[in-house]
Amino acid sequence: MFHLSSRIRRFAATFIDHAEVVISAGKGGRGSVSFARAANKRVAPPDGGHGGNGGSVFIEASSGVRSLQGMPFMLKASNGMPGGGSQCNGKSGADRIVYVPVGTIITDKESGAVLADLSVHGARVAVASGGRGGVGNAAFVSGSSRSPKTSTDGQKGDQRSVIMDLRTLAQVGLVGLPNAGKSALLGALTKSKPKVAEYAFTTLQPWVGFLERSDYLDSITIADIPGLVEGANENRGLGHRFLRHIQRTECLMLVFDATDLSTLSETYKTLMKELQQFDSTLLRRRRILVANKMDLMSDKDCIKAENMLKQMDPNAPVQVVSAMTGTGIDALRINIEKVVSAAVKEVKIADEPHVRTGLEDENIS
Ligand SMILES: Nc1nc2c(ncn2[C@@H]2O[C@H](COP(=O)(O)OP(=O)(O)OP(=O)(O)O)[C@@H](O)[C@H]2O)c(=O)[nH]1
Ligand SMILES: [Mg+2]
Repeated sequence: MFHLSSRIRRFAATFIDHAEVVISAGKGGRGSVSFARAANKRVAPPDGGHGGNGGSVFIEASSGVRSLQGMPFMLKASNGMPGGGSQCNGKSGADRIVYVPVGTIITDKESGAVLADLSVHGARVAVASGGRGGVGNAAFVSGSSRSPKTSTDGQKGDQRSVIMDLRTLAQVGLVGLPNAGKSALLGALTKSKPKVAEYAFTTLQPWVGFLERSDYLDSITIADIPGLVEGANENRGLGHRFLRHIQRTECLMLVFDATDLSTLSETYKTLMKELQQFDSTLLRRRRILVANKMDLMSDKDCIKAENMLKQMDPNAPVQVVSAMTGTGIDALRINIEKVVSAAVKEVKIADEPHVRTGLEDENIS
């Protein structure tokens, strides 16, 4: 049984992937009522300028941001300045841009509508637009009113509450019991250097590495998450909470510590059960099974492990590797490329939920 101290739980809880924020755009500035001082004219001509527009609030995805930690409870853009005499228009309020990790989904709290899925670096959504500035009295001059004393106030800016939910974007998700060697495997496949140690729950926050494709045209993203344990749905271990970070993957890589063959079948059942309890659609995801730590096993046991895993999951490629020595890693890389390419071909654009990149869907001018 894996022991989990409250200190570890507390640390894992510092990874913030959910935030609720009240957003207020700036109010428009008031239009001015002003008259030009003109000694040679009987009626002073009105010269009140317009108020400035209020600032808008934008949310933008940045690959430099890892979590939603530090997200303020309230985000406000500046108000527009009032207009002045001599037809001076007020200054517009500054926009407010807040940066979130790539993979953050923005939902309107009241309606539940998804406003944006910020899935690429630089994708931006306007969540509240600033109020228009008021009209100064110079604009109210007409044949019947040569000296209007009228101006209008600026409009209020939009106000709404939004929910920000981070769902890490990666093509492959590593799933396994604590200590199976998931992080060591990520380190062997990519240039990433996740923490690897002999105690359970070394990984306490999601971590993404980039596997270079053999054609060097692109890379495949692989997400490492904290280990799963039996009963995670009852909040054992770190619970199910990190499984949301493999929900958007195309393929799951199930990693086994294969040094004890007698546990393989039980481990497979546990992993599948926990995945199913969290989100049954995860079971339909393509899978690769990896028997790790072959450097500690005899050749005979390596073959046995491979055959056992093949029997358990006949449709999934099985690879025996050593993340420590690198044996089998090249073959695994080829398998990952094949499975990811096949999965990508299957995805129809229409199936992609809520993929938006910016302002195009917003009715904000
Ligand atoms: N001999 C050997 N040891 C390995 C291999 N892969 C990982 N290990 C060791 O197994 C232990 C656990 O490795 P991690 O990569 O931290 O395991 P993990 O699955 O990420 O564990 P959690 O983050 O706790 O879920 C470490 O002591 C590693 O050095 C391997 O191929 N061979
Ligand atoms: Mg780890």
